Amino acid sequence: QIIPVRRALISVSDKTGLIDLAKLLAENSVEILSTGGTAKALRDAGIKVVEVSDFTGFPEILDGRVKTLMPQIHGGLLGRRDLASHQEQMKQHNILPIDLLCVNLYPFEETVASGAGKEDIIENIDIGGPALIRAASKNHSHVAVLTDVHQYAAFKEEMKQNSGTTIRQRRKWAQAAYARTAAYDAVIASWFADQAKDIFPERLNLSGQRKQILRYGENPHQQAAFYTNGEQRPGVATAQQLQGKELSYNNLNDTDAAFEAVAEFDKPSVVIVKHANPCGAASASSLSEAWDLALRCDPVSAFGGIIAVNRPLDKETAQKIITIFSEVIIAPKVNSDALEILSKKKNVRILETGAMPDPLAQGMTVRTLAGGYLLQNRDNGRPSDFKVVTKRKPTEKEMEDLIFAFTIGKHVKSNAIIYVKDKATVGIGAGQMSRVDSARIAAHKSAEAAQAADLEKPMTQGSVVASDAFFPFADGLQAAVAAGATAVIQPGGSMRDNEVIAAADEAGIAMVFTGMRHFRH
Ligand code: 93A
Repeated sequence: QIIPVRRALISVSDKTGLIDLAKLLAENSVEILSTGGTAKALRDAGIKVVEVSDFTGFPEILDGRVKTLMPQIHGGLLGRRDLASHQEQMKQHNILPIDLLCVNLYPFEETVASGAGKEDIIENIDIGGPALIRAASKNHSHVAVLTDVHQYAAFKEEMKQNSGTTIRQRRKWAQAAYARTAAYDAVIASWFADQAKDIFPERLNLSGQRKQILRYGENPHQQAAFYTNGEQRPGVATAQQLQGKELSYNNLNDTDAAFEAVAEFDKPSVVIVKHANPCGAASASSLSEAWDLALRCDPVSAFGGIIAVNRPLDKETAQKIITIFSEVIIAPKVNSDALEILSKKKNVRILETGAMPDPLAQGMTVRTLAGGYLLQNRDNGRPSDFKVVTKRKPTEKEMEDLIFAFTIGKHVKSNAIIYVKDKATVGIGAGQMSRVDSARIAAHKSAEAAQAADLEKPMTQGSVVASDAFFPFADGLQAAVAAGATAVIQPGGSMRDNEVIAAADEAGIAMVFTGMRHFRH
C-alpha cells in the first residue's frame, strides 16, 4: 500500500543530507514542519518551512525540552487514516495528518565520548525525538519514519518510483526506528550504570550497530553478521581494510585474537593465529626477526593463518610474509612499500588499525549461552608478584622468557602449555581437556617442527614453559622436564603444590608461581 507524502515533520540534530531531502519534498509540494534549529537551516537554504510552534500555536519552552510534545503533533502521527472515529476526532481538534517523520536524536553518545560535563550529558538525552519516532513507527501503516541519514537514499528512490512510500519500506524503517530508540536508551542506561559504578546492573541492554552482513557464520549453514558497539578500541571493528577478500566470521574472530595477543608486547612482535589460538609468537629487535622466530614454532599450522604485528609493517617483513599463504594481516600501519609487495597477493586481507589497543584497558566480554549472557571484565590481568618456589632460581634470561610464555598463555585456549626460548614460542599445546596432554602435544609438535627444519635437537631443549593454570599433579611438569624445559611458570595453588615443587627440585629446574590464573575457555 502506497502512502503519498503531503505533510512531513523534520527535526534533526545531524543535519547531513537535510537540504537535499527537503528540496525533494518541496519539489513534491510537501508541507514541511520543523523545530527551531532545523527550521532555521531549511530557511537559510531557501526552503519553505512551518515552525512547529506556529503549527501548534504553542512556543518551544523549557529551553527546548518541550518542542514537539504536543497533541497536534502526536495526534498527526498516531491518528489512523482507516478509522472514522480517529478521523472525526482529528477534525474536531484541528489535528492534521503527518505522513513522514524524519528525526535523528540529540547526540547523546557523542556528548559522552567528548568528555562533556554531567549537565551537558543530561541535556542531550532526547525525549521528544524518541517519542516522535515511536509514535510514527507504531502507525507505520500510514506514516513513514526516517531515523538515520543513510535511509534518505532509499526514501528518495521510493518517491521516484512510487510518488509515496510502500508498506514494505515503512515496516523496514519502523523496525530500524525501534532498534534505534532501544539502542539509544541502552547507551543512556549504561551511562547511568557507569555513574553508579555499577558494572553489572540488574537489567542489561546490549546494543550494537550492524557493520556487515557476513557471507555465513562459523559454518556455511549458519547465518551471521558483525556488529560494532561504539567502543573506540583499535582492532578489527574499527580497522580499515586496505585490500583483499571480504572478511569472514572466522577471520574476524581469529584476527581479533591475534591482534589482542600481539598488543601485549612492547618490543617488535608477531603473533600467528590459527583457529583463535596462537601457533607462533615472538618478540625481537625487529619485526622481520620476530616473524622468522614466530613462523619457526609451527610452520605447518601457520599455513593459512592470521598474522598480527605491533609495529608498522615494513617491506622486509612483508617480503617474508608473502612467501606463505595467509588469510589476514593486521597491523597498526602498513608502509606503502610493504603494501605494494603484499598487493601481489590480491586475496590476502590487510587491515590497518591506526594504533595498538591498550592491553591493560578495562572492558567487557560477553558470551551467550542458552537463555542468557555471561558478562565479565576482560582479562587485563598481569601478575606482578612472582614467587620462586624451587631451590634453583630462574636466571634473568629465563625469567624474561617465563613472563613472555605466561603472557602468550593468556591468549591460548585452556589447558594451555607454552614452551618459549629467546622470547619466541617453540611449542604450544592448546585446548586439551588434560594439562598433561597439552604438555605432551606441545613438545611433540615442537619436535616435529625441529625435524622438518633439520635441527639436531627439539627446540624445547633448554626452553622454559608456562602453564595457564596450576599443575594438579606432578605429571604435567614431568612431561615438560622430559621435553627439556629448565624453568616453569604457573599460578600455583594446587592441593598438591608440594609434590609438584618436589618434582621440580628433583629435576633441578626453577619454578615461579604467579598467583594469577589465565583460563581461556
Ligand atoms: O528536548 S527534546 O527532548 N524535546 C522535544 O520536544 C523535542 N522534539 C524534537 N528534543 C526534541 N527534539 C529533538 O530536537 C529531535 O530529536 C532532534 O534531535 C532535535 C532537533 O532540534 P533542532 O531542530 O532545534 O535542531
